Amino acid sequence: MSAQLEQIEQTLQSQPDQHLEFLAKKDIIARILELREEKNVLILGHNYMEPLVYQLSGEKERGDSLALSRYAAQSDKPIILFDGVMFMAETAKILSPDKKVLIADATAGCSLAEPFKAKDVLEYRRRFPHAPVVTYVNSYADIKAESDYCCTSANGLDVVLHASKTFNSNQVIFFPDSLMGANLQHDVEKQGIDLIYPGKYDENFGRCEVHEQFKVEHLRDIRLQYDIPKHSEEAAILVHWECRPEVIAEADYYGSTSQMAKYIADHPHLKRVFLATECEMAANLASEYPHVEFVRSCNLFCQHMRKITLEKILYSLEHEVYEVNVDEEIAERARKAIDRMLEIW
Ligand code: CIZ
Ligand code: SF4
Repeated sequence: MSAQLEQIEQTLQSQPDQHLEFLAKKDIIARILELREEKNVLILGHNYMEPLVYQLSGEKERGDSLALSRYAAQSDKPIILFDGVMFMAETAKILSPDKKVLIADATAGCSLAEPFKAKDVLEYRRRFPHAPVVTYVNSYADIKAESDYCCTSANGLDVVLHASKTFNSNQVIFFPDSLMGANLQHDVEKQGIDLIYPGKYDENFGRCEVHEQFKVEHLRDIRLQYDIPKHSEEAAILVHWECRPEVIAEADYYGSTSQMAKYIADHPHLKRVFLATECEMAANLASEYPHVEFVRSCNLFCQHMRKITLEKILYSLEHEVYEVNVDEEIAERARKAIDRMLEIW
């Protein structure tokens, strides 16, 4: 058994269900790791991947979309296999145009990225001509190409504040997540910023189909059922930016996936945690923090993320499909928006 295969088994041993699955899929994991060495491939894994897929990536190869794009750009490996959804793989390709970027299922989309087109951004620009455009990373390259800045859930607040200051504008356009837009608006109100996001002045809504399902009653039930009082040192509810404003208000902390993971690392007294985000995130953190009980009263999975399976990864590596390509002119303009984000954060 290779050293990494052993390491994966060891990591998953604290989670009996994950360990059993490992035993059932050991051969396929071993073959993927062999191909990775033979072809010199960087395998990147998003926090929302199922545990066995997530474990294919080492410590500096997994995380949120921002970290993964950085790892992609820094790597000298000629091939990148991106275990995540299409907009993430596209961002990695934009930052690493000379590398071959593969995704195991090219139909892995996102309910936030899908409905919006570049013409929608242009329409907002026409209506609010002095406002800079900040576009959430959950969007395709043509939308990023029409934007001044890209942002992720880890840095959205900083980027909006920076854009307002740099453009000397109290109006900032934020695309395409209307719930995250409302949450950011709440946080930037004190600075007198009017954040313009889909749904605020029109009927055009963009929402994450997973995060919008968390309801405040659900969180209150979890608090009672699992003994997670507010302001406790030992237990906490952590919520993602893409959730509804009333869900954010009920949380002990809200942030991106990387910020939630950091919160747990920074609070060693925590014994019980509920994460209001895609459920695989808790499954992945559970093997990293075996002393923490992750409340698994959660069955909200992202149907797009779930398309990335071990079997499809093996096929993709064997045949070097499916390659992610971005039109060069669009990529160049989208890169400017991403670079502006990377410069300030
Ligand atoms: O930026 C990402 O990776 C996404 C989509 C979510 C998060 O909070 O990490
Ligand atoms: Fe998109 Fe939501 Fe799935 Fe993330 S979890 S890829 S935002 S649909």
